[in-house]
Amino acid sequence: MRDLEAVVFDLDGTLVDSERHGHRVAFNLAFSEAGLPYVWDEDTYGELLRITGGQRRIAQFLGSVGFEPDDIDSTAAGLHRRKTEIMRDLVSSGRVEPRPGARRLLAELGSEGIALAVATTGSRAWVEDLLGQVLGEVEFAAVVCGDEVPTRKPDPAAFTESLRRLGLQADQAVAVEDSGEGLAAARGAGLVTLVVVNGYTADHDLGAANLVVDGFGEPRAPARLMADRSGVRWSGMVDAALVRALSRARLEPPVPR
Ligand code: XBP
Ligand code: MG
Repeated sequence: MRDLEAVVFDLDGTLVDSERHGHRVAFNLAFSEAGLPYVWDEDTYGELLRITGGQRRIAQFLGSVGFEPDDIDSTAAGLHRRKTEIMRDLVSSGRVEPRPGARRLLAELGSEGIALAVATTGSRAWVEDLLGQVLGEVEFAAVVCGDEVPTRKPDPAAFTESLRRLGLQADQAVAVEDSGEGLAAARGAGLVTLVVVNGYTADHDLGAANLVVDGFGEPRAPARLMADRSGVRWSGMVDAALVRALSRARLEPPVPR
């Protein structure tokens, strides 16, 4: 491992708590506007989240409920376009918040000269609005969206494209993800990976992660260590020192939670 030069963050579920009360609401409003009888409740959505990419998620769902096969692709595309417009409205109305500690970590990494990047499956149409609205004070050196790479996570394309835009090799960066699909993508790109689980991803298979915690932590609200293959000293908070230590740690065999 060379010196840590960058941290590449996933967006949905990692830097922002955007799925349960953001994307899910946008999907349901798009279904309702189209006169379709579908409502994704919170549990159903948690299962559907394993399908990365909103348009693919809609298409696979339509297929699963017996929708006319010849109409699925065009219907999914139209619904996803409207969902994306609704998501932009939800973002501008302040519906999406950063996860606790995310702003603190980004500021700390930035102040130490570590480049910040985003590698998301989400669509650029709302990603730019969200970053500007919710994390406007943060300077991201690269933002790679799902609609800019040939294949979405768990394919590593978004992370390898982030490294290309940063001009870095995998051993000069650390990835931060929330899900099994994102972890597979980051590890597929050869990145040391920290997973910060959320309510939807705590039961995912995260055995390939270097470290798994349940949040970034705050000085008076420590996060919990879930699994560790790095042997780093855990203080209850993800800070620049921890990310640096993680980047240098050898990978140990998986330790059961
Ligand atoms: C999570 C996703 C995205 C969002 C919905 O992305 O899989 O599909 O759920 O956004 P991330 P779109 O990699 O940031 O966790 O509808 O634009 O796909
Ligand atoms: Mg995610």
